[in-house]
Amino acid sequence: MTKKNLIAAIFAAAVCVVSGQLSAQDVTSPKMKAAPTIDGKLDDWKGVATSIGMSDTSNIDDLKVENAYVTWDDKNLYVAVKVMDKKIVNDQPIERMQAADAVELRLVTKNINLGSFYRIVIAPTTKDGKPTFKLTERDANSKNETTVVSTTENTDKSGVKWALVKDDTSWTVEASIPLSLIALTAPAGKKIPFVLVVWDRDRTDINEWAEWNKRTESSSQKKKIDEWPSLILAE
Ligand SMILES: [Ca+2]
Ligand SMILES: [Ca+2]
Repeated sequence: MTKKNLIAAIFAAAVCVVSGQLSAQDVTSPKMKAAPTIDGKLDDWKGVATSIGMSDTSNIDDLKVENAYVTWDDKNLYVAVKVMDKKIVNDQPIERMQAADAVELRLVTKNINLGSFYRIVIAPTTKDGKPTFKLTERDANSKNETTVVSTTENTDKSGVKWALVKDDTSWTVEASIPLSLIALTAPAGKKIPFVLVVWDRDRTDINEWAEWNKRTESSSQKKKIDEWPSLILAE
């Protein structure tokens, strides 16, 4: 390598390091001082959590994410999302409930080289006609998925608590997930690659899903998991 090329390589590496540290889509999530009340009302989040930016929905009639939060304390991870959506469509069985109106959060809490992530899906309804919470661990390569929790009850023996509130123009989810269920020990300072997606399937008379599905996401869920931005759990 010539001296000129060497200098260029060192400069490029330095730029990579800086851009890695300052990635625009990373979200810093301060620790919650008081645990939110899991009731589907998000007044206890305003001003204490950073809202996650979602992709533009201005070309979609009735889908907009008003608030999206993921935060933590020493016991739990907390998730809250308010979706403006006038028409709720989800007649999928629980195994496929993410293929219609639902909120989906993917989190890489184990060593990224293991290639697995946790997937939390909360839907305002499913084929059973009830709001449903599901937590799975998925292998990114084989796509094999192991169910950790799947419930239509608002509290579960696993320690999960969640709530879903609907009205004519919106639906809101709020959930508390014990850190031990998602292999998240010693959370302070951790950087967790993540993607938040809100799915919106507004038609069942045609197979809208096969070719196009309306959604908004915090970053591209189609990217490889080592390219996802991180949630930084700050003290
Ligand atoms: Ca609340
Ligand atoms: Ca919808």
